[in-house]
Amino acid sequence: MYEENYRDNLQNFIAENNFSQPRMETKTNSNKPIKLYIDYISQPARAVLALCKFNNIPHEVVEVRVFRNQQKTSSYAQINPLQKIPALDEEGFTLSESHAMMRYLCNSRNVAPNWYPQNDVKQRARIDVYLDWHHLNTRRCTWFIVATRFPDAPYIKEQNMTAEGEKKHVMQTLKKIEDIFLQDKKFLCGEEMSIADLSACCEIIQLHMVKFDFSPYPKITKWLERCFESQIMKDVHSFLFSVLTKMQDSKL
Ligand SMILES: N[C@@H](CCC(=O)N[C@@H](CS)C(=O)NCC(=O)O)C(=O)O
Repeated sequence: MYEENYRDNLQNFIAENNFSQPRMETKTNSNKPIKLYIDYISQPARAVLALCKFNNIPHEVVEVRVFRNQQKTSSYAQINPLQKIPALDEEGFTLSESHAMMRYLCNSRNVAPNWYPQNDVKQRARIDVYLDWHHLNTRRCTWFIVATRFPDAPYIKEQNMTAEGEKKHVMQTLKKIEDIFLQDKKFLCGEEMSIADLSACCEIIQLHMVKFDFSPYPKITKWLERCFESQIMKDVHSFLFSVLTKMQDSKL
């Protein structure tokens, strides 16, 4: 009796949950543009924008200016409660965190497999390793830049950060990228560019803002050149490059 009940319950449970059907990840059929809330000075924002451009994902750019604190408004908090840039809005489905956005776009659209493959879980996991590692490592390039350019910024003071201290982290990070990720490959996770490269190169290129000396990092130098070969990367970075040119002209 107990066994029969158990079997019936189990069968009902399986029928109700439709376990006999393979669980498919749904690709969107919508051609409606997603809204991307970005600032061209923001590294993670440029990475998401570049992925959209490389894969012809229809998108509309909404500029939210960090230096004007526009990410702090209550209307923006409705879109990204974390109040950071970038944010994505797909017909009311909103996302924060650039890596989550890039993974979502690759999972929900027919994106070329080099970016974040659908059918190769091991390659996807390799890309995930870099993406997770990025936040506490490569991302610190930003703090080095801020500590160098704006040493009196409240966060820099609160955290007792110094340009020299942050530079040490950046140097350790670049060395690890060369020795552990790049090794002798063309890109961080293989022979083709992935979302790991997008996230990393958008961050590392910004080091030019502090005239960082890349000469001790020949592999990073070559890899950056490879990442920036495409016109898409140049277009996405045109604002940053114009800032760099202005800085050079005014000898900042
Ligand atoms: N982990 C986040 C980082 C986002 C982030 O820190 N964005 C910066 C701009 S690059 C920002 O919004 N800063 C403004 C603030 O913190 O108020 C991501 O990858 O999206």
